[in-house]
Amino acid sequence: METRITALRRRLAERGADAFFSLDPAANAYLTGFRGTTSAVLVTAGSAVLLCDFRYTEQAQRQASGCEVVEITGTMEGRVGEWLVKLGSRSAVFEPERVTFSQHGAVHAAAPGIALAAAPGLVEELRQIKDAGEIAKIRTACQIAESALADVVDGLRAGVTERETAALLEHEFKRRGAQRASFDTIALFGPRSSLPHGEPTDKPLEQGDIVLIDCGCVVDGYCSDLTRTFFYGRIPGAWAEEIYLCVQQAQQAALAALRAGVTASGVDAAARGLIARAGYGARFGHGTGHSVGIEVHENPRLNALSKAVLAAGMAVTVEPGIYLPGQGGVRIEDLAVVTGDGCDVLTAGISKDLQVIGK
Ligand SMILES: [Mn+2]
Repeated sequence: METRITALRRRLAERGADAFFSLDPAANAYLTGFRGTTSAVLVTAGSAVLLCDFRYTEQAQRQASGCEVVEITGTMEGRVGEWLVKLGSRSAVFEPERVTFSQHGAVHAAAPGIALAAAPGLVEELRQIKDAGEIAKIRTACQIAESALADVVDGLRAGVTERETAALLEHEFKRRGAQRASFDTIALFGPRSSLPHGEPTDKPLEQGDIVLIDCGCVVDGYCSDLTRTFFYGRIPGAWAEEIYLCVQQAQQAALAALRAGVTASGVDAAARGLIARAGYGARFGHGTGHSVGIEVHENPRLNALSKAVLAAGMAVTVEPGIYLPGQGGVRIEDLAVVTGDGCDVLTAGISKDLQVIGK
């Protein structure tokens, strides 16, 4: 972990700042290894300090490395301000995406003489390139998601509800060693599959339903994200087969475009162009993918507006979809690590072929 703090110190020096502070659990986990929900991290040229309260002291002493663990009482923001003073800072920076307006005010009130400046993406940019240890954790999280999804889909029977299906998946994640789901599992049946991020309901599974499941889990602090779409009993119509095959081709085209040096917008265009040419451009209203790591949605995003150039070690999803309101939708999502000459798909263990299940 020392190297992450060293890299942050280099970035601090480049910006002419003498200190960094963070109250963000994801940034703090990245910098120190501490996985609790409440902490602060302060980094200067000579010090790295993790502040936590009584609930987390023992955990922080076990998990955090490369920093001094200090147990505090009172408000975290007040103690951050006091520690900035104690460390001799005159100009401190923070990630504006991750510090609230009220947190900023409270830190400033406790250290009125110190200039606080926004440094967008200061730690986020370090987090974009995953090291081998991080990729191993994401890979395990993908394997657990694949295996749980395959088992749950195998067991689907008419009458089971979306809500029960989502709960079963999350149970299977934990049974296989995951900490938790990386987000609330999306399980949508029939016409409800046209809701890109619909919430599971008590709708029961019926013959001819599309089954869209978007799920992921967390292993050792790292997330997976996986979507597959199936047909239960029969394909509901030619339209459904048509959009399935179109999404499958678009997803494959984006994966084929993925490698170090290409633009994120170019990968998005590879999927979007195919869907647009098939006449469904207006029915694919979200980006093609996003990065995944400590958080399930990280930068860079793979969408038309992104200015990012992809680099080896980025872990990104590729997840085009087509959604027909009132009829149904299809999304196929893989998670892949970008390499010099292509990508390594971490969710290749579960088929993307059109499948009629429950027969
Ligand atoms: Mn996703």
